[in-house]
Amino acid sequence: MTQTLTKPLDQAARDVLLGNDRGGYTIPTARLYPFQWNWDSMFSAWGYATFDIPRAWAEVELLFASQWPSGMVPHMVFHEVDPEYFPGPDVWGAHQSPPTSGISQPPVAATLIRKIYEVDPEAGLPHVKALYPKLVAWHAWWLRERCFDGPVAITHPWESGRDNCPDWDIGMAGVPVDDSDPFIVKSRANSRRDLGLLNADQRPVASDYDRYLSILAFGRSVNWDDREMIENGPFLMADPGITFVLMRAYADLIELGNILGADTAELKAQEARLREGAGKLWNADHGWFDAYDIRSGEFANVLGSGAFLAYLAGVSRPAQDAHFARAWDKVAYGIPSADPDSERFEPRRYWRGPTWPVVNSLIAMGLKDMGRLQAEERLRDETARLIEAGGFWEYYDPIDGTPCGGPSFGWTAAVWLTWCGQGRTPLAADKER
Ligand code: 9WN
Repeated sequence: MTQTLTKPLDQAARDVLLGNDRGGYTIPTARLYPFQWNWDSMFSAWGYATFDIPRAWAEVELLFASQWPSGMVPHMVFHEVDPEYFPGPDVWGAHQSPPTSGISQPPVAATLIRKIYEVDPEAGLPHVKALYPKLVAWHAWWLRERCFDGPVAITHPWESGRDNCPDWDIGMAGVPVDDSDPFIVKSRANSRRDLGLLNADQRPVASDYDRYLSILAFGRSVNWDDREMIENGPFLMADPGITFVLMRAYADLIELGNILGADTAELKAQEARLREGAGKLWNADHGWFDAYDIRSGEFANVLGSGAFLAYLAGVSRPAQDAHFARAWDKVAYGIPSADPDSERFEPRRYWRGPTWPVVNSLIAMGLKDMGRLQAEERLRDETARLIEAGGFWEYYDPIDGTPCGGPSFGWTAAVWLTWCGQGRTPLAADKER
């Protein structure tokens, strides 16, 4: 199934964002994801910045309006009631208004806020001023509550944004499942909206879903207390993806601080701690940055797109560079979310192999800043060709380019406008108009 592109792609991309706008916040895609998701929203804001800067700032400010007193910015904000959605606010049981989830998501905000600011610095300055203390508090929360072992630890696979990638398999294996948990019973009785809308072959399997809900049950039982999640929660793994995203975000936050004339000494100290801590992710046996289970110290022993986000943080090592080239050369459209040479690679199952334009855009940002211009150009071209052929889907099969997941997807439209759609020759269909 492909979307019919009735307009030039730039306009179609704007229409996706505007069509997903629910008045101040932008949903990732209709029906499947009907709320505000943290990193999706930041990408949408970046997309708006190409044609409506006030709308971009409104998106960011609404997300940060749901920041918790601890500094955490939640991964989902339930602005509306949708009784059909599962797992909704009752399953999360976080006491916030509007209701939110109880975990966070990749902190791309400082990086993308800087990009939005750069589009129009004069208009952006008051917004940056207002957002800066919130960003500082969020970053401090990551360092305080998640970086006790060095790299960033996640308490739920959903916190990583890369839900069911093979990185989490060893941690998920240890999550106990209570078959009598009412929400697990409900989920097994076909409450999962994703399975009603999408092919089950593309979605996380039932045993993963049981475990996602078990972690939610624990979080609910401790009122999402971070210390409890860390000390006694059922899942705790170090995530290369968030570690590198946060490292890059620190550099951008420091730059925003410089723009405001703020004292950034504490931020620099935090960034240095994180940079040093990230070294623990290095799996010398394989020669790549790897997730590990914090409690057992065991490496996941699987290469994934989280490791390649190292480029975003300006980090590269020759051994991993070689794996990057190998994994990319195995597919027609980079970058696969899991190693194509792994027996766990599945080209169409959520985060276990597909390519995601949004992750590609972050990897490309790093490649460009590191001066690896040929690689950046190749990644941009491959990603643009997926969108030109199929439209704005959530993700794609990296081998044959088949569009997968949800249609009219906000962040795919956003990265077309901000990155891979730049300078494309109009398609034949576009030229006719
Ligand atoms: C859970 C919205 C989100 C993305 C995540 C992606 C997926 C949710 C889900 O969709 O996660 O947060 O229900 O699968 O994994 O990265 O933000 O697009």
